Amino acid sequence: MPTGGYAVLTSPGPAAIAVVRIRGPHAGAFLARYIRTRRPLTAAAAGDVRRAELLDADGAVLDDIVISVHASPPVWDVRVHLHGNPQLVRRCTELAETCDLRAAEAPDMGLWAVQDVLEAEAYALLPQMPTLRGAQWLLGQTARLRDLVTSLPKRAALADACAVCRQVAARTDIVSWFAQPLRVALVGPVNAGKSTLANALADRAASIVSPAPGTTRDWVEIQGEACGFPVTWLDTAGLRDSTDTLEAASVARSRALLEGADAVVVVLDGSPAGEMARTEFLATYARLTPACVALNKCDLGDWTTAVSAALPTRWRDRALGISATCRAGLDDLCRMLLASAGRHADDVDVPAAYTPRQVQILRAAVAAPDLNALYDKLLQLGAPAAGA
Ligand SMILES: Nc1nc2c(ncn2[C@@H]2O[C@H](COP(=O)(O)OP(=O)(O)OP(=O)(O)O)[C@@H](O)[C@H]2O)c(=O)[nH]1
Ligand SMILES: [Mg+2]
Repeated sequence: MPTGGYAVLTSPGPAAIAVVRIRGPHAGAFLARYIRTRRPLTAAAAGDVRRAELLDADGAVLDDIVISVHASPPVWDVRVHLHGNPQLVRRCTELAETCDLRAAEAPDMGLWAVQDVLEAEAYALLPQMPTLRGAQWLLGQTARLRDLVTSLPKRAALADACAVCRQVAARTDIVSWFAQPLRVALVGPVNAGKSTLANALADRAASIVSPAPGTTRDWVEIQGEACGFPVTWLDTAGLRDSTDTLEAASVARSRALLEGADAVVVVLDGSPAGEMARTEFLATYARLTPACVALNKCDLGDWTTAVSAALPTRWRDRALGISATCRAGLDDLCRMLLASAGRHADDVDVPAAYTPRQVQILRAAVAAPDLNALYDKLLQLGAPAAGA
């Protein structure tokens, strides 16, 4: 990197603080143009931490910031600690671009004095992990892949070693299960308890709940997780024919959301009071392929078996009695949902490639003529991290 680069070290999205790392000779130009400190930064030494102001191109103050210096001039390696407004972060990186600083390619080597590329790659991906389990899984993978490199060629015959490499490469989907939230639409008739269920699943009162049918008008997106996998719960307006223009528009939006969702959970009021709404709903929506059919309000009485019998045949083995208010049956619902989306919660603590580079190396290893050649290839997985 002759001019230098920048990397946003914190997760995207709003946060209290965001950190942008700026490194390389052109960092000096960035600091001179856009950072105002009381004492000039040209005399800064590694370890210095200063209050400063981030200035826009016209000199207007954008933010009160803290600058930490990690390598002094002319090498320059600094962290700009901003308030975590995504627009401020974007502007900061745009200003860096005006000084010929370029976005560092992931993995950003040398960032945390990492042991090898596997660790550097894991740290580069870490901000994209919205759940604790995802973060733990990712950090655990470095050790798993290192173990693979050391143990595999010693123990296995070439054919076995190749089979293991193929499996590890084929598991590359797991990283996206942890990084990309599954978009799950909760749909059903009005008053079935969709919003209550969305709030229970996400563990916070994000959606308005009321006994009045037609409460949810626009859809509500709630970030949550299921068995450690990130999920975006989409609470939708109850689906019914309505002459009310606003409600009809909400229903149209719910239908559109259905199309874009990765999975659908149908929520029905399983109690006798919900019978008419269920029948009407089924008359129109029996063609859906839900991941799960939640027969809600089972705290009022368990009619699950009887109500299931009246469901379309394809839905019956996905029907589950739950109570959103009592949080009963939610774990089973999550398990059924994930299984239908092909995300296997109990099957992820195994070595898995988490970058395209690793997949490429594993595929090349499979093509090796003997165990020695395979080992040589595998060594590239944990190559020493180079400087950025
Ligand atoms: N007994 C019981 N009542 C529930 C349960 N879940 C929801 N309710 C009640 O059912 C009513 C409707 O709940 P909501 O969550 O607003 O239903 P909704 O499906 O979002 O309704 P709309 O937004 O109008 O389509 C409220 O009075 C809830 O308290 C449950 O598990 N048991
Ligand atoms: Mg609602």
